[in-house]
Amino acid sequence: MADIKALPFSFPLRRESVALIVIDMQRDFAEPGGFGESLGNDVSYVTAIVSDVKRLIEGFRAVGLPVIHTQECHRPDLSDLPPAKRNRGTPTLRIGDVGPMGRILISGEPGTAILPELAPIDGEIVIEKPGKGAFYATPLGETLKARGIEQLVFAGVTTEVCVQTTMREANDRGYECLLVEEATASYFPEFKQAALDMIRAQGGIVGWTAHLDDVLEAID
Ligand code: C5J
Repeated sequence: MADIKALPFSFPLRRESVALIVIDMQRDFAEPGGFGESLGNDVSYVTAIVSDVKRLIEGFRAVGLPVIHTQECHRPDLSDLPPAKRNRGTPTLRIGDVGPMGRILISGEPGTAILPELAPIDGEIVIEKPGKGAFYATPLGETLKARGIEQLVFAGVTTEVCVQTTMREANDRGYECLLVEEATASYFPEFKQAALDMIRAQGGIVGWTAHLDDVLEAID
């Protein structure tokens, strides 16, 4: 285990306190008929990263490092869905409506599930989150503290929404955060690029970015 080649400078990897966190790799964001497409997005940007996210997850599993998964979703009675979130935009399907993969972004529905290729295995933590950030209204903070995790390697979607929000929340809480470029996607390539640039600007004001092969080599 070595430092990870990263930007704006090497990431000081510590094996005993690092975890991978995979943000919202759900059918609702990746498959036709889901929430992402209902907002007018081209979901092929998300499907394009699945094989790289899988390589990253398998790399962490192979060396016994923890993998955490998040899912953006709400309770079936919508009690954790503010009207301001449900009514946002002009989607063809709103959160809670019935779509081709069940109720959109509702806990336990088929469309809310993590993509089968990336599904959590026994012992991996899964955090259901009602917000864009994974710390808001979830047990993530206590879970990380209980396991002594202080460094988070990020993957998932979408780069400038749930990934960046969670990274910023984590950064403010004192975690060292690194985003893997090939393992994150936006429906807007220019937003992905802007998010990467923002994160590592000003001496890594929100964290680090690195390439997949450099992460896999360092953890091996
Ligand atoms: C969005 C997410 N984009 N996981 N969710 O609504 O980024």
